[in-house]
Parts: sequence; C-alpha cells; structure tokens
Amino acid sequence: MRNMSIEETICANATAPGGAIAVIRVSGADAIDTVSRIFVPASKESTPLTSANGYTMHYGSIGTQTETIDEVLVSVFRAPHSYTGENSMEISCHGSNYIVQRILSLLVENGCRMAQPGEFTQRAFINGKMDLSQAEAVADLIASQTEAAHRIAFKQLKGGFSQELALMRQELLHIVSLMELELDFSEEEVEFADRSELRQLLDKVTQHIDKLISSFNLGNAIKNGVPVAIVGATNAGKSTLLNTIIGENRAIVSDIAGTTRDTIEENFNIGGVLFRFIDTAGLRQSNDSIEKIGIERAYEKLAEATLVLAVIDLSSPVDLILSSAEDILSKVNANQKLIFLLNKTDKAEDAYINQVERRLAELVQTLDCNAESLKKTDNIFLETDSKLTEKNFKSFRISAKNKTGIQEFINHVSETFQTLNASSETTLVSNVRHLEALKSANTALYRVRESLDSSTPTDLISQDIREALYHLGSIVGEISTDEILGNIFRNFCIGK
Ligand SMILES: Nc1nc2c(ncn2[C@@H]2O[C@H](COP(=O)(O)OP(=O)(O)O)[C@@H](O)[C@H]2O)c(=O)[nH]1
Ligand SMILES: [Mg+2]
Repeated sequence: MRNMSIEETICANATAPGGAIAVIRVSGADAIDTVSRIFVPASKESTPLTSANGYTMHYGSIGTQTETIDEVLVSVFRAPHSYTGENSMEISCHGSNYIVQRILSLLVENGCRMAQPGEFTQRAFINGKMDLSQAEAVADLIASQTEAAHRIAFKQLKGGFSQELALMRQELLHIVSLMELELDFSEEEVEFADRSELRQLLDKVTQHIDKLISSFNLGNAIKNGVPVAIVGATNAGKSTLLNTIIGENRAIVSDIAGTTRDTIEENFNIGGVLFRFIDTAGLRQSNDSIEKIGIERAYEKLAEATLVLAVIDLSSPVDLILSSAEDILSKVNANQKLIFLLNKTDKAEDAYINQVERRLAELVQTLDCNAESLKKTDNIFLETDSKLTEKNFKSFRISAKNKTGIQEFINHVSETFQTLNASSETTLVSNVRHLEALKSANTALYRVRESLDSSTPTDLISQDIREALYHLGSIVGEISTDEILGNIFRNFCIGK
C-alpha cells in the first residue's frame, strides 16, 4: 500500500551507491525547517537556512548536538520553484553508505518520512510541474542506454508528445461541441456540423493516431532493445557465443548437455542500437522436467524474437544438423530475421561445411511463407514481399570459442538494424500504457466514422467522441486514478 500523503515531508538518497558524492533529497512544506535543525553553517555570519533564498547553496556540517557526521553542501529550493513544486533541499555529502544512512535517520527523527519509489516525481505531477507522460519520460531518460532511446525520452520529457496530443484533442473537442450544439437545438432540426467536414476532421485525427500506434514497434525496440534469441541444439555453443558477443563470462559454458536451463538476457549496444541477446536452453527431447520447462521457454523466446540466431554444431552429423535446422525453420515466421551460425569451424573440414551450407539452403528453399500472416503484422523490418529465403535468411561460419567470424556477423546485424539509429523527428510511442490508450481512442473514433455513415443519433456519436477524448486525456494524466498512478510510480527508483 502506498502511503502518498502529500502533507508529509519526504526524504531519500537520490544517488547510486559507490560514488564520491551522494545527494539526499528532501521535499515538503517542512523541508527547509527540518534540515536547518541538523545543519550548522560553516560561518557564524551566514544567513540561517530558514531565511535563505531559493537557488542558493550553503556550506556547513550536519549532525547532532554531540556529533558531526559530515561536511556538506545544502541547496535550497523554495516552492513553487523546485522539481516537486514544494520546498526542497538537496544535501550533497560524501558518498559513504554509512554517512547517507545516518543523515537519513536524522531527517526521519526530525519528522521526515522515507520517500517511496518515484514519489518526488509523483509530487511534481500532482503539483502540476509536469503531466503524466512527462513524468514517465523521467524514468525512461534515466534508463536510456542509446542515443535514440535518449532522444525519444527527452522529447517526451520536454512535452513534445503532450503537445501533439493536445492538438488532436482540440480538434475532437471542436467536433463534439458543434454536435452538442445541435442537440440543444434539436427541436429546430438544424445541422451546425457539416457531416462531410466532420468526416474529414475525423479522418485526420484517426490517421494521426494510427501513425502513432504503428510507431510503437520501432519505439519499443529502441527503448527495450531488439530481442535476439540464440537457439539451437544442446552443446551447439550458444552460451559460448553469448559470452563471446558480450565479451565476458556471463553464461555458463559446459560440455555437459543441458547446462543452460533457463534463459539469460544481456543488453548489448551495437553501432548505437540496443540489442537484447537471449541465451536459451538447448532444443532436444528431454525427460528432465526442469529442462523441459527451459526448452518450452526457449521456443517462447524464439517466437518473440525479431532476430533468431540458430547455432549449428558443425561437429555433429549432417542429418542431426538438418533436423535441428528444420525444427527451428518451422517455428520462424517471415517477419523474423534468421541467421544460421555454423559454429565450431575449427572442428570441421571445408568440404563438410560446404555440404552443410548447400543442404541448409535447399531446406530453406522448400519453405513457403504464409503470405496471409504477413499482412496482419506491422513489423518494422518487414519488406513488402518478404520471402524467408531471399531477404531474411543468412548464414555465417564462426567459431564461438576461438572468436573467428564473429565480427563479420556482428557487422551484418548492425547494418540490418541501422534504421533503428536513424534520427527521426517524428514522435515514437514507446510506452505500453500510451499504446493501449491510443488504441482505445481509435476504436471509439472508428465507431464514430461508422455512425456518421448510418443515421445514428447525434448524442450517441458525441458520446463516442467523448470516450476517445477520455483515452487521449488519460495519457497525460488529465484523468487518472490512484491505481494508475501507483502502477506507474512503483517502477521508478527511490529518490526520483
Ligand atoms: N571446438 C570448439 N568448441 C566449441 C566452440 N564453441 C563452443 N564450443 C564448446 O562446446 C561445448 C558446449 O558449449 P556451450 O556454449 O555450453 O553450448 P550450449 O549448450 O549451446 O550453450 C563447450 O565445451 C564449448 O567449449 C567452437 O567454436 N569450437
Ligand atoms: Mg548453454
């Protein structure tokens, strides 16, 4: 249960442990008074904190009557000119966990409460310093790992997305007010709203929302990384490959089959694009119940991946290789990119590798993409007549253990996904909550379009427009419940 009373003054460490300096944040009506009770200015002539101006910094010590804990710098912010909109203090002390804990306990003894995750930003939202989508952008900005992810978050923080929404809402409000005017004059049977003009306006707004909805795949890939599943038979070298790519020993490598039972995920930045590499359990028939769960999960990750790396063990017989490849091929769809990595080249003759390559190409040829399933998806990487054979399939000869052939394949991956790095001025939706709200808004607007074609009464039409307005408004937090706010801010870090 979140105790979110805005009456209380809250405090928290705002910095990660391990740094030279730590910053403790205090916010609330009593922030300045509370800190002044544990702070002694370095010079007797200094202005006391209680009468200090906002945006000033003060040097002194912090502690009790009997003990000095640290020498600190204290920044004063006076309401409403602070991040939260309340009186706020930032105490910069030495970055020792001990010092930070002691100062926090002193603050609590003097009437502060420890802040909950995201509570400072939640107060900023409640006090009107930012709207909800901007508050969410704060968390995205902190988590951003690439230039593109940073760009999306920063634009959202600066209110770019909110402005775009505001314009659409204005247009919808205009429509709905014309319609409701008609209702007032219903006895006289006047039509203030020209139906064809309404239709045009509606088309414009729904198209705009559609564009935002379809930007989600790209936005999400940029924010959370392109999912890459590393799949293949046991002992093919999947975990070795992950370690070689990431450059550290993250996954357990062993020649005992079935070592990787759960999936391991590692983010890795290639050429400015974030990838989420997922090492999976080897695909084989197993009677071990735990291993079976791992194998099921491997198939799930394969299904969700944008790029599938199928690791082939060149030290095994060609029939085994082909049956493993066929299993994977049968699960890959034409919206996914597939790369065969022919691993352990150090253990195979060239003639054999040539044979494997030829047989794999033949196998891929026999597959037919399901053209119908293509139309339904809105995959960002989909080329118009996607045939698995020509565009999505590629193979590389590598040795995961000896690190040969890796760079060539990494370069290919980097080139394939460079579109994700292209700087774009258009808004990219990267938040699932926003996506859902946009979808609901458009569902309501599609109903409006249908109603305009039939002779639906005006009051029903305007109700649907109001519903769309509600969903668009929920993105910026115009309409929000404690539950929604709780869900959003719970995922923030403490001190933010
Ligand atoms: N000779 C050789 N052995 C490899 C290569 N890649 C992996 N291995 C070995 O194959 C075994 C299984 O590797 P591992 O990465 O655990 O396979 P996984 O079950 O697919 O995750 C280990 O003994 C690795 O050292 C390679 O390129 N050449
Ligand atoms: Mg493994």
